[in-house]
Amino acid sequence: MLWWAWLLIALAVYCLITAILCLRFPETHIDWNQVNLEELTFPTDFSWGVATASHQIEGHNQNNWSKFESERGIEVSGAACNHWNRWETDFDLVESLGVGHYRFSIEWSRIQPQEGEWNEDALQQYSKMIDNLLARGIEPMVTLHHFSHPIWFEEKGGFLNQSNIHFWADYCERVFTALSDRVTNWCTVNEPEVFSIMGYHMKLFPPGKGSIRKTIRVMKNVVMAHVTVYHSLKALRPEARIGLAKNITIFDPLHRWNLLHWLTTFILNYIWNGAIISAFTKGRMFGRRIPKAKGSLDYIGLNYYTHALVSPFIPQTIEVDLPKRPHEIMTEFGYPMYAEGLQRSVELLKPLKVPIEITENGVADSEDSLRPEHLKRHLWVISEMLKQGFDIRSYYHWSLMDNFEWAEGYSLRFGLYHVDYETQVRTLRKSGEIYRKIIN
Ligand code: IFM
Repeated sequence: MLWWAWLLIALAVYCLITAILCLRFPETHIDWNQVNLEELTFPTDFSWGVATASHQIEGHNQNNWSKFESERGIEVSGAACNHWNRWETDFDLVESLGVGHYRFSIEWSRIQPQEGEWNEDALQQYSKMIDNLLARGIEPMVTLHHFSHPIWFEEKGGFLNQSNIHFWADYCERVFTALSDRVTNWCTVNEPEVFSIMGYHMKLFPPGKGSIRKTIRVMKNVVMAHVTVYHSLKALRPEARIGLAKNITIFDPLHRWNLLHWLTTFILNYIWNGAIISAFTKGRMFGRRIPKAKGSLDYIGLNYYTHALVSPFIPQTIEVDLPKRPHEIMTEFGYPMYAEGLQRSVELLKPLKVPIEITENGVADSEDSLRPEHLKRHLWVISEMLKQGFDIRSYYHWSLMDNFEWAEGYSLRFGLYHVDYETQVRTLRKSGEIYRKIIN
């Protein structure tokens, strides 16, 4: 055959494969001008909440993060929102939003500042906080690990060493024993993939390593840590509801006609989303068996923020804006607003066959000019999914108030309440009022 005939055949095959991929994996886009965002309907038993995390709001924690902040010369969390001393008035803020649920995390480094040293006063304070929430009719969801842990644990290698998991399990059992008579909903770990990838590949979180091998090892160990703790806590109190919060980022090829972009999409989707889902559906992740992982979730927490348009040259830093489609709105974090991806995320989690709690969703928006639209679009997508029969139980907005946004420091503001870090005055934003109205 002539060379050009071969070329034509190759081209035809390429086009066919691309066409099949485009049809099989559509990138949904909604014409938001055609959607009435003022009419949102939710079942009366749908749960509304807000979320925070210890290191981001408490202030003056001494943990792997505070150490990383000073060693790396990034913005230090310092007093943060001084929530450790202001929690009671902060709970007034939660209550005045009208939410019935509050997700927050326990700071392991406060409970066990040194190996073998337990701080009962700190545990007592968390216990008081729970009583206070319950007295207000607000149900707590407690996260046991939200990116931060004691320095002594980090020095032992943290979750890089499978043999360290028992340290974390001890702490979890201690907290659970003290609080589970009043707390039903437990979230073991927050975003295992973000924790591993940012800390062991992208060097943006502690310990700031850059190794794919270590990233995969940590991700597996964190999932194994969840599995260990799930079974030990369930043995203590079978009626507890235990899950973890999974960040789903939707990956789409930057150019849908480019097979290399599709290949990058599949690889990244497996590393970020697929591997962890497969641990719980198949009992395997990255080719290794994860014993007892199947059946170790009573619910799955979904943290959803965006989709990433990828190519083999995707930036490895958060300092630059990711690409966006022309009609999409860029958020201050440098990724686009893409509410359509919330449904795609829920669909990715469907094989887990457990109820979904939306444990985080929100936007960095210092002027509050985008948040009202962002909130309504995402709530509209949820309301449509509920009509279609998806088992989504709750929505926790990230976040109650502005806080320390990890590698990005205080520059990004995610709060329904604005925080003046000089005076510690909190002020409800317009979007906070909108959220309150929707709930009511
Ligand atoms: O602030 C973080 C949170 O700690 C984990 N999920 C994403 C949020 C916004 O980036």
